[in-house]
Amino acid sequence: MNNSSKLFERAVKLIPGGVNSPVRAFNSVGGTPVYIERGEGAYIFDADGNKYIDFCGSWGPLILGHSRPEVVEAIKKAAEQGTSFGTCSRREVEMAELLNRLVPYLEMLRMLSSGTEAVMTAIRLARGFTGKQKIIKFDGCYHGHTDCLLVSAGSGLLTSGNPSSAGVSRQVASDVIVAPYNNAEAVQKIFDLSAKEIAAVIVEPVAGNMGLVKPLPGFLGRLRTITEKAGALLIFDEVINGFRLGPTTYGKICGITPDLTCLGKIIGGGMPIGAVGGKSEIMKNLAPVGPVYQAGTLSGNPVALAAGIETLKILEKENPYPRLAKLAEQISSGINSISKKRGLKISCVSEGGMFTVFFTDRKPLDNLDEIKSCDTAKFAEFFHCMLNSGIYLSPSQFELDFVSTAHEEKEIDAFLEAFMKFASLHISLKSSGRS
Ligand code: KE4
Repeated sequence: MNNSSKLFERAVKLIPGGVNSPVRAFNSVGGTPVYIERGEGAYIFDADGNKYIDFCGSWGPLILGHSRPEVVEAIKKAAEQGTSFGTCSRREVEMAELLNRLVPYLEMLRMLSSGTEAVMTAIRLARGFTGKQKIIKFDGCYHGHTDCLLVSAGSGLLTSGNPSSAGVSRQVASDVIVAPYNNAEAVQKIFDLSAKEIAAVIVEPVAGNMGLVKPLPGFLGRLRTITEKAGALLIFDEVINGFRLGPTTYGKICGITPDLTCLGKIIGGGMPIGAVGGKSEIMKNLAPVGPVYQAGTLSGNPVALAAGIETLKILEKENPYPRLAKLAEQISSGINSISKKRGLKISCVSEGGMFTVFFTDRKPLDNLDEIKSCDTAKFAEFFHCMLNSGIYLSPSQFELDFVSTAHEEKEIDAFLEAFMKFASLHISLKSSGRS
């Protein structure tokens, strides 16, 4: 038994499923999770000394790769001065000013410790500010584990959602309506019926939690128009998108200004972080100024902010985005041409430095129903074949993979070589009728 398996055997005795976040358990791809001991640039090293090129990037935060020296230095310096004060501190002001300068429509901001907290706060704020209750979310979009968004689509478009997790009450779910992503008509229909009750629409502008699904032209603009007209808030959940596609938010890139924005991941440089920001007339409803309560022991933590500020400064200075997009595009066009040549039901979609390898030949892939055509068993085979070739991917068909500034051509070549190996193995199994 190797060291990862030994560690996992111990973990499952004391930690539910052996993990502190479910998707790490490899349940959707099978096998035992690898235990990573350290990361360096584009590489991670497991408890048995195996080396992998990392395309999961801790699910998004590590756009600068692992242990970027300047970020590590910033963390060390901050930690030497103290890890937490529970008081006001200089870096909170610096981070708020930096985010406001990079994204001027973030007129005010509140720092927290996770993306879930950011979303939870944005929803409570929307309800407190509008005095309305109902929330519209989109099927296939994930916004963290706050009760009010662990809701799946109801039986009909206009019916309330159902809890998607045990422990979420029906009452909570009854305040959420789930619409198909990329379907503004559906949203309009919901507003035609219940405009007076809807506090907000929350959306991942570029969806990542069903795999990469891009907004169709006009979709986000229609959400802006519909919500504006009805006096509901538009919330962009940019926990993944924020600073992933440019040194700013996707809202700024696409020219659509939401009322509230949720951030996380990249803005913490790999440390625990979240932020909610937007129009000051809305944000001023947050305690201690306004009636909407929100708090956190480690909110605005100096060490996390030091990592985040350094990360954002590097991104602004280096502007690595065109190169990240080019590398991810090399992966997607490589996969698509190999799959086309060999008649494989595989397609790869990329946007900026993000990509997903979909195991379906269905086109288009614009919403969850279409994504559900993916063959998750084939994805699992692919995942393990790539892992055995030293490529670490996000262990789920319905997630994103990422390229970081530490990835170079040789890592992209290694990815495509491993994919070629998988493709030929896949074909020989298919021809022997064993796949
Ligand atoms: P956290 O609470 O995990 O920091 O953020 C929640 C969240 C909010 N919004 C979006 C769009 C998100 O993608 C997330 C969390 N993303 C998942 C992976 N897609 C984190 C990985 C995990 O759950 O372990």
